[in-house]
Amino acid sequence: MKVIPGEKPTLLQTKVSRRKLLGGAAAAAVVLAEAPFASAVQAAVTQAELTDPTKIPGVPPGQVGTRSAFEKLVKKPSDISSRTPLQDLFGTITPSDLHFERNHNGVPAIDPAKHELVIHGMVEKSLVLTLADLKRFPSVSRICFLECSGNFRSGSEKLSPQDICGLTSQSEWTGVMLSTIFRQVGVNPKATWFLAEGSDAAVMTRSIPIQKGWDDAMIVYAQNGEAIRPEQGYPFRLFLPGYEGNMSIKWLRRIELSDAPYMTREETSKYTEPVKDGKIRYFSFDIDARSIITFPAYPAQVQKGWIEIRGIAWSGRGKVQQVEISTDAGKSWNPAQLSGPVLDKAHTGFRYLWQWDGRETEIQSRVTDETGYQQPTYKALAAARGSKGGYHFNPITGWVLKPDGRVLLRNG
Ligand SMILES: Nc1nc2c(c(=O)[nH]1)N[C@H]1C(S)=C(S)[C@@H](COP(=O)(O)O)O[C@H]1N2
Ligand SMILES: [Mo]
Repeated sequence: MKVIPGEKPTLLQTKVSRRKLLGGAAAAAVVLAEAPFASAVQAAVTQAELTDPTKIPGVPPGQVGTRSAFEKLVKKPSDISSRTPLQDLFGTITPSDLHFERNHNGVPAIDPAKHELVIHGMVEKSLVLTLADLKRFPSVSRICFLECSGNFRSGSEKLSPQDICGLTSQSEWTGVMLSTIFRQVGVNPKATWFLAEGSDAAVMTRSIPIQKGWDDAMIVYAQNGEAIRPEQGYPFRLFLPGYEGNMSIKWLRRIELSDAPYMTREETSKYTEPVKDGKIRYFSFDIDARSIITFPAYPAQVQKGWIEIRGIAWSGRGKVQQVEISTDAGKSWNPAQLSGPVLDKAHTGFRYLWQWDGRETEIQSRVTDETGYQQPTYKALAAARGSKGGYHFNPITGWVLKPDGRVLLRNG
C-alpha cells in the first residue's frame, strides 16, 4: 500500500489491522472508507486499487489483440505516403500496421474472389490466376526490407528517423516465386523484360529485367503471418527483394513478357535521378546500403553515462557486412555489434555500448555491405550527384548530443 508523503502512516497502522489487509483489498478499502482519514488518503487507495493489476481481475481474452493504450505508435500520414516510426521499434520486423505506405492514387478495395492476374506476351501459354490458384503453388517465406527510393528528408535539426527515412519497413513475406509461374507459362527464351501492372487508380506499371524474375522475384499474398494488408497490395503484390520499392507493384493484375523495356511514365519522367553534367540515370534498381541510428535520435532525451547506441542497417545488394560507429563526428570509427541473424537484403540491427561524458558531440553510423560498398557521407554523395537529395540518397546520418541531453539531427 502506498502512503502519500505528508500523511501520517501511523493512522493507517492503527485503523487497519494487518489481518484485514491480508483479507483483501476490498476489505481494506471498506475499513479505510469508514475510518476518519483525510480524503486524500482515500483517493490514493482507490487509485492504488485501480493501478495495481493484482487487485482486480483483468480483461478476458478477445478476438483480436490490441496494442497497449500507453504505446502511441503512429505512421504520420501525408496524402501520398506514411512513414514507419523507426525510433519507436525494436528488432527488425515492422508491425504490419506500421509498415510504411506509398500510394500513387490511394488504396483500392479489392475482392479477392473477383481479382485476377493475367500473364501473357512472350509465353507459350497465357494464364489467368486467382489468389486461390497462387496458393496452390509451392510457397516461400522470406524476411526482407522494402524501401521507397525517395526515402530521404533533411532541412531541420528536429527530424526523427521516421521523418528522415521512415519509408523503409521489413516483413516476413510469403508467396510464390515468380520463376515458378514463369515455368508454368513457358517463358520464351528471347524474352528479356517483363511489365508489372497494378489495379489501383494509378494503374502503376514498371518494366523489370527478366533475370530478376528468374532470380528472386516473388508474388506475395501474406505478410507477417497473415494475408497481406490492403495498403501493401491485397490480395497480392509483386515483391522484388533489394530493388527500389516502386517496382514491387501492389494489387498486381498483369505481367507481360517482352524483349524490351516499356519506358512507362514511372521509369522515364519519374524514378530517374539527375547526375552530373545535365544527365539523368534511369533503371537504377538496387537500393544502396544505408544505416541509421534510431537511438539516441531526435526526439529522444539522454543522460550522460552508459548509452546503448542502436539502429538498423540494410543493403539491396546482399548482406550487411559491417556497421561502424563514430562518436566524434566521423573522425574515428569502431565496429558495432550486429544483432543476428544477418539476412540477405534485410534490415539488420546493430548496437554499440558507449559511455557519454556529457560534452557536446556527434554520433554517426556507417554500413559496409558484402559487395564492399560503403555508405557515403552527405558531402561525398552531394558532390558525386551534383544534388542535395533526390532518389537513392543514402548518406550517413549524424546526431548531435547537446550537454542538456537533447539529440538533434546534423544537416549536411
Ligand atoms: N500498384 C501500385 N504499386 C505500387 C505503388 C502504387 O502506388 N501503386 N507504389 C509503389 C511505391 S513508390 C513504393 S515505395 C511501394 C510502397 O509499398 P508499401 O506501400 O507497401 O510500403 O509500392 C510500390 N508499388
Ligand atoms: Mo516509392
